[in-house]
Amino acid sequence: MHILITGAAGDVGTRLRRLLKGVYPRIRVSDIRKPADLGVDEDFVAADLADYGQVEKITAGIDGVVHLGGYSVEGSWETIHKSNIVGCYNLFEAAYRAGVKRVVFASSNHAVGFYSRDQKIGVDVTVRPDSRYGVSKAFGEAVGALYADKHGLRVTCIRIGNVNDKPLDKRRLSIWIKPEDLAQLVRIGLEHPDIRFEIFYGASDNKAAWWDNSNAQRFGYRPQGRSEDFRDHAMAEQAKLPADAISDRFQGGPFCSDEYDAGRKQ
Ligand code: 15L
Repeated sequence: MHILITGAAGDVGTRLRRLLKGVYPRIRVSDIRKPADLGVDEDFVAADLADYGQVEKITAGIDGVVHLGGYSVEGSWETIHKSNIVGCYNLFEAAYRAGVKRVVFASSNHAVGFYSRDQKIGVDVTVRPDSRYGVSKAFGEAVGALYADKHGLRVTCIRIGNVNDKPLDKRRLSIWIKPEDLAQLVRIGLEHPDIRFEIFYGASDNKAAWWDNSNAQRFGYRPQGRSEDFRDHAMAEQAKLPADAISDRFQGGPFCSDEYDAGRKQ
């Protein structure tokens, strides 16, 4: 299986390159810029995802794509549109035309960030994006569904929480994912014979979880990380943060309070 990883120079891309190296002997890595830690044995091809011709080049001859490329936080509409809307569409279209069989799309918790923290949600809820970034992730999931249903691509969307060595604050106790657990979900997306179009939550085995991840479990996901093991660290970090009523109310945290003015209009 020849794999392409887009967004390979980013933090998640860098971690996944290391974790998937021994698993897939043929990995092409791509990003707009060369990864700082690029190994001599790595096959790197630079590409701007907003340029369809460049995306055609990186998808040629590929069996499975791990699509991490794009802008990974909130940004101006111009930035989000170019990187995450045009870029994501180009990726699915070029992958389909190139005969790629599977795409694993890095969606985000911010596609559903405006669900309240006292709700437990599954993968079948209506999207409630908390930002232009979150809208772009909901768009990516929709494009993935289109290419799966219309063209038979096998698509897995992972609504990633926060990938890190440990949870960074109270919110992350609910959404943290250990890098190895994310690699496990990516492998399910690339290999499981029954994948057609699926959405998983990218979270470890977190006691404080807001998400019902039984769909991932159905495909054999057995997370090893437990955010509770780092509760003291996360709460100590939380104590350093300023109070923010909107952020604390919704799952998307600061992505919800950023530019928030709904209260003033009620
Ligand atoms: C994301 O989707 C971002 O890519 C990441 O940088 C974090 O902000 C994460 O969400 C989060 O919610 O913590």
